[in-house]
Amino acid sequence: MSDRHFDPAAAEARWQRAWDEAGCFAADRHGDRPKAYVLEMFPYPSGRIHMGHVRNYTMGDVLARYKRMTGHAVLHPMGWDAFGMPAENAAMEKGVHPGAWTRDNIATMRAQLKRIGFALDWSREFATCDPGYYGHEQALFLDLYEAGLVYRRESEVNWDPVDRTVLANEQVIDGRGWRSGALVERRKLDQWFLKITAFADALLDGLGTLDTWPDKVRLMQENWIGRSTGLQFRFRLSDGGSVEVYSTRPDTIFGASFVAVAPDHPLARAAAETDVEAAAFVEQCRKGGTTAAELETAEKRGLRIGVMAAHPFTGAQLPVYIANFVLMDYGTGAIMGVPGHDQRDFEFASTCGLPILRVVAPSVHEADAPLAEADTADGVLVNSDFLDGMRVAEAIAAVVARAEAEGWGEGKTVWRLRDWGVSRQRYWGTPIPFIHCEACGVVPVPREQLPVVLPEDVDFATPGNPLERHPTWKHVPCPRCGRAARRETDTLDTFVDSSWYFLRFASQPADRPFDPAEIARWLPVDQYIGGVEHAILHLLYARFWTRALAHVGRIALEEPFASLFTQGMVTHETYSLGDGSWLSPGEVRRDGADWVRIADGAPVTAGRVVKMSKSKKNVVDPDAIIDRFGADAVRWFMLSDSPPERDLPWSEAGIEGCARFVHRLWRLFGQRDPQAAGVNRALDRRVHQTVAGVAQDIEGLQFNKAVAKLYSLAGEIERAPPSASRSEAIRTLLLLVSPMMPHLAEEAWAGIGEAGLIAEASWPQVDPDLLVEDEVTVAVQVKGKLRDTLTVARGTDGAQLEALALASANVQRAMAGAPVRKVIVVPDRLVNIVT
Ligand code: ANZ
Ligand code: ZN
Repeated sequence: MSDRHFDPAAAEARWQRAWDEAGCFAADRHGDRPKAYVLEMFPYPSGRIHMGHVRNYTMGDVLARYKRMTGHAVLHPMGWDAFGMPAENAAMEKGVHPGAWTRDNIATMRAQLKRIGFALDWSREFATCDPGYYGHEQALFLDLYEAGLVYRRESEVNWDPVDRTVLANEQVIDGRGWRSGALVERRKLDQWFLKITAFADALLDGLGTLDTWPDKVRLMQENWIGRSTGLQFRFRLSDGGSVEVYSTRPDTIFGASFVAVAPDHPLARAAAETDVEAAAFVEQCRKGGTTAAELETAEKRGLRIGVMAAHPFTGAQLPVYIANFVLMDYGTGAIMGVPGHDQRDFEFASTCGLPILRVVAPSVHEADAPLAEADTADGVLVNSDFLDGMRVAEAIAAVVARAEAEGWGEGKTVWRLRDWGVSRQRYWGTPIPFIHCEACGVVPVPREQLPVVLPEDVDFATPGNPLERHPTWKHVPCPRCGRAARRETDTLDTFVDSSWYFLRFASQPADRPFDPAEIARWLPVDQYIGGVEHAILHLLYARFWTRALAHVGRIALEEPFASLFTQGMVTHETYSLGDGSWLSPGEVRRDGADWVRIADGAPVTAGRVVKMSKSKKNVVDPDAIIDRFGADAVRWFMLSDSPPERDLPWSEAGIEGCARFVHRLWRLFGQRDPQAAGVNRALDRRVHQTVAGVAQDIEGLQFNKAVAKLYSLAGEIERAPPSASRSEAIRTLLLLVSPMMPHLAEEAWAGIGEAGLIAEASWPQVDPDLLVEDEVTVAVQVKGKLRDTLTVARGTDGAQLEALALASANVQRAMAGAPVRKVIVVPDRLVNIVT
């Protein structure tokens, strides 16, 4: 076979067909084996596969193929996260139907994935926009509704008055609608919510069981859930009312110098009704952003209102402000301001000339140490009456106890996590299965009427939600009283679709969302792989849905993803012209040390290496690369060099090197000579060590290390003279590279006359005896000092070691003729001679 050249294009198509025909990757093929569920986050069908996908899916593919070789039944499925805004944007811009646009993209991307040779069970493929999927989602939504985990409430949305549509936060740019450019208004709308907060504790505590998740992801989830404990307590107001605040640092209460409420707080609203200045201030605050991050950085501003608040211990009269840095939807929407120990309060007090008092100090002797900024460190209480001398934790407990005893406050746990608003006023999503009746209120769609299917005939020429203005779709009789009623026209947030797709992959009955027995067989996902951009929302929502479905008795599972891996991005240099416009890698070439545009020689600046993105044009199209180098070279490149959790810089030299290695291996495989005789123990040992090492690297997802070991073994085999060992080594190397370069491996496997597909072959067995080196180095000491070393066969016995040590010239010199009193021997390690 060595005289034949390896032709990736022909080999790839041939073996992909062979795998298909043999049904190698069907998950139900090996019912009796232990299971392995390997899943990469399913893609949004945006148009084409990009290098980020290729990297993600190659990692999962190597693991899936390896698991199959090690005797597992493997579930490695693929599907499409197919609902969402881009399809509607395409409809508005190009006049194509969102469904047609999505299906076209899926067809393109499926073909692209197939070209890369991923070992996927395509029989389980589905798209979330299939009524056969989202209909079951509607049924699950009704389950949660019946369990009290779904509710409606009025909440604020971004409203584009020109496009007459609700905008997602990302669609509001500098306060204006991203398409219309109109100033965005805040409107109150009735919206659907999922009660994720009912699972806040469980979701937080559950993180403790996910010990193979990256720490950073667990920390992000922990912060997002944000459990905090403190005191909720009341200040009496000078007008006879009261205001309730929440503080995690009630120990600092003697340092309070003001009270502040959010612009949306009832006190602020009341003030705005009677006071034009307050009304203007509240209005101004509404224009600014409302996210915690925006408030953190915005200038702290406030307006004093007429009432005063009485300090619960001293009775001191504190001024009350409306302040832009207090959030309405956290705690009680009001705070006690302690400038000495809270940085926001410090900045605010500095601009308003309010007292800044120290009440916590490193020691009791530093009660008057000046404060250049808020001191948030632990310490002891000072200037604080009965708390003086206590440590912070002790003082917190003391204040909580007093407040509870005296009845003006109580210890409380608050959460940053909010219920999940799932209503979207859009067409291309799962219809929320409810009907509004004037007489009966909100009525669930009867289950036998599911799925509620999206109408096909929609127009995108006029702005707003196409479901809302569809002539007939929303007009239905009330399921309860039969009178004319109106279908819910909101659709579900697409994060709902991705919150249970991994359950549907395990089984796809027509009449139910899934078969619980198959869930029990396949779940949890053993290895989930995806981008860190999903570290918070997607993973939290999926964890919540899993728990919620367990709560309603659909499944018996708490955590869906036993192991998580977040891979780095594929990056590329950027190229720009003097005017700042971007050029793609194909439009530029090197000219000595400089870069120029190919078309006209215009000077080009090569810029930072950043994530490949269309906007910066620094993308490399997988298809074009496969055309030039073949799929195996691309797969190999995706695994080489960079640790998988880090960014991978794309380089032309890198992919060329990979392609050369593919052909180098091909030549090496061609040199296998089954007739060659003779044993090469050293090579045997290297082979077995590599088999064990690569297995460990793949299981630990350290693909770059596996790749390095394979490079090195290939070199070693190339240099070894012909022998039976070398022939066997070549065969083993073929098995080891097969998860990474499956097409080359199949071609060579057939070439050396092996029967069957390498995709169905077993991972080579390791001979443990060959893992250990034959020779050991033994230290020789005289009275504890190292004088010589011996290289001997492992297991050399004590008497022999002692004789060898005493014969050493170095040892004899060190002993200088003194008699031997004792010899201590630790076999394989050490000989110590005591004189
Ligand atoms: C007094 C105090 C003194 C505070 C001090 C902190 C340090 P976490 O840990 O995130 O839960 N706070 C409470 N409600 C707020 C709201 N709606 N908007 C803005 N800030 C709010 O934060 C709790 C602390 O954030 C609370 O404890 C309160 O300030 C502030 F040395 O009370 B603290
Ligand atoms: Zn009715």
